[in-house]
Amino acid sequence: MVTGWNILLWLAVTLAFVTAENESRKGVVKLANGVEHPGVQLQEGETTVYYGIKYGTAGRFEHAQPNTNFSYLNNPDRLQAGHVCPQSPSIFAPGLPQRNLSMSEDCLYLDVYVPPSRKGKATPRPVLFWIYGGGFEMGDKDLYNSTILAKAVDAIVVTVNYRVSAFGFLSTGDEVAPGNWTLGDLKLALNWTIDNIAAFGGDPAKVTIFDESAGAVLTSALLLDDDVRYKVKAGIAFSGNSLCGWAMNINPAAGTFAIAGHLGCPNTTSAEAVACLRTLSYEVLLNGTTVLEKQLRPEDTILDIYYTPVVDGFHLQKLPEDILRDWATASDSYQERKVAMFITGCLREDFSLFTLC
Ligand SMILES: *[C@@H]1O[C@H](CO)[C@@H](O)[C@H](O)[C@H]1NC(C)=O
Ligand SMILES: *[C@@H]1O[C@H](CO)[C@@H](O)[C@H](O)[C@H]1NC(C)=O
Ligand SMILES: *[C@@H]1O[C@H](CO)[C@@H](O)[C@H](O)[C@H]1NC(C)=O
Ligand SMILES: *[C@@H]1O[C@H](CO)[C@@H](O)[C@H](O)[C@H]1NC(C)=O
Ligand SMILES: *[C@@H]1O[C@H](CO)[C@@H](O)[C@H](O)[C@H]1NC(C)=O
Ligand SMILES: *[C@@H]1O[C@H](CO)[C@@H](O)[C@H](O)[C@H]1NC(C)=O
Ligand SMILES: *[C@@H]1O[C@H](CO)[C@@H](O)[C@H](O)[C@H]1NC(C)=O
Ligand SMILES: CC(=O)N[C@H]1CO[C@H](CO)[C@@H](O)[C@@H]1O
Repeated sequence: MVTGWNILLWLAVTLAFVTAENESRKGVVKLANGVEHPGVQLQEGETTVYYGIKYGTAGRFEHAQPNTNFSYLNNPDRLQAGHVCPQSPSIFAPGLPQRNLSMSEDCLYLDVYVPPSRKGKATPRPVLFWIYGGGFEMGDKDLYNSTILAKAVDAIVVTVNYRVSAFGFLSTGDEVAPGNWTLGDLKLALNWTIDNIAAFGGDPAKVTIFDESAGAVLTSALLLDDDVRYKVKAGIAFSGNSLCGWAMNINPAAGTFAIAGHLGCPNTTSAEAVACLRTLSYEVLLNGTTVLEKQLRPEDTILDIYYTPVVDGFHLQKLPEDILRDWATASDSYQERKVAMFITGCLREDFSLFTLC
């Protein structure tokens, strides 16, 4: 199987290289801040893709802020789609096909897929906002080429990178490192989408979030947040939601202290532990946390997930089941609470990627 995958990957890489030489660069879009962003159209009459738009910047264990520096676009040698967030796919899911990921903590990029214009078709178009899965441990937008999807459903598709593993979720359970960094990343990307998508021909009032697995947990957590559910039209959670047993960590500080100690950092106070963890290279932090996670969750199943959303009193005010219970017993009407439409279910062939390995 491994050899088969390698050949397929080799073919994919080679084909991508060949087609990239014949791209026509057109469809420059002016973002809300005046920055002009070039699109890539592979062929006449096909979807145009705006790769690697940097929506946020974030220090380690800090909340992301909107990106205001677009000078990277002037660098002709830039990585077209931007970096992938630090992760260890080979430890989390041994046997997955190896990809050559170019990782950096500067990874808050998104891509926008704009389908070809159709004669007589009224714009603006609805928007699909994709949140990948990967057990909160791995994943990147570049796995999900949405060229065909955008054309097939005549919608704008936005795919986003968010931080994973400790970088996305490490929490001391107090104000030193509240956690939920990833929920902030996604909210920032949603804000960017709502503020900018009209320039791409999209309708900011018709944004649907969709996802898979850990992404489904993140979507359903986002829809519990007043800041999000009033401004998106719908959420579609494939193979997961925030009520799943693996969706929340109710005692994140314990693992953070264990990991700090394991990596030679002081682990008696949150402040000391976090200050020291901030000084480590991302490779050391990633390796140490991934190794230790196996010990924290000794069952060693595919779901030995340690880094997840937490109740931080901000992004998640309470446990998801408690928020839902409050809503169910509140006196205001369904209409007044403007609940976004929500569809959930399981994908029949979910996990088949792992069985192929
Ligand atoms: C580039 O693409 C166009 C169609 O979009 C095609 O006509 C042309 O032959 C291609 N050129 C090369 C060198 O492949
Ligand atoms: C903007 O980013 C570039 C790298 O792309 C960097 O060299 C420059 O110093 C940054 N400017 C500011 C004001 O931070
Ligand atoms: C991996 O990607 C980097 C930069 O994107 C490149 O320099 C390197 O040659 C690639 N390695 C392999 C084995 O493809
Ligand atoms: C994405 O898919 C389209 C359609 O199959 C293809 O032309 C394009 O090369 C793919 N893009 C990448 C980056 O692989
Ligand atoms: C998103 O925008 C809203 C205003 O619409 C603002 O209140 C919120 O703080 C923003 N969220 C982030 C993560 O920047
Ligand atoms: C602190 O780190 C040490 C050394 O790894 C470890 O033995 C101890 O259990 C850690 N303390 C906590 C509270 O995890
Ligand atoms: C990763 O951690 C393991 C166990 O702590 C250690 O044996 C290994 O040398 C580390 N690898 C790197 C690249 O740091
Ligand atoms: C940008 C952002 O989301 N900031 C908030 C993150 O959460 C903390 C509490 O955990 C708030 O204080 C920030 O305002």
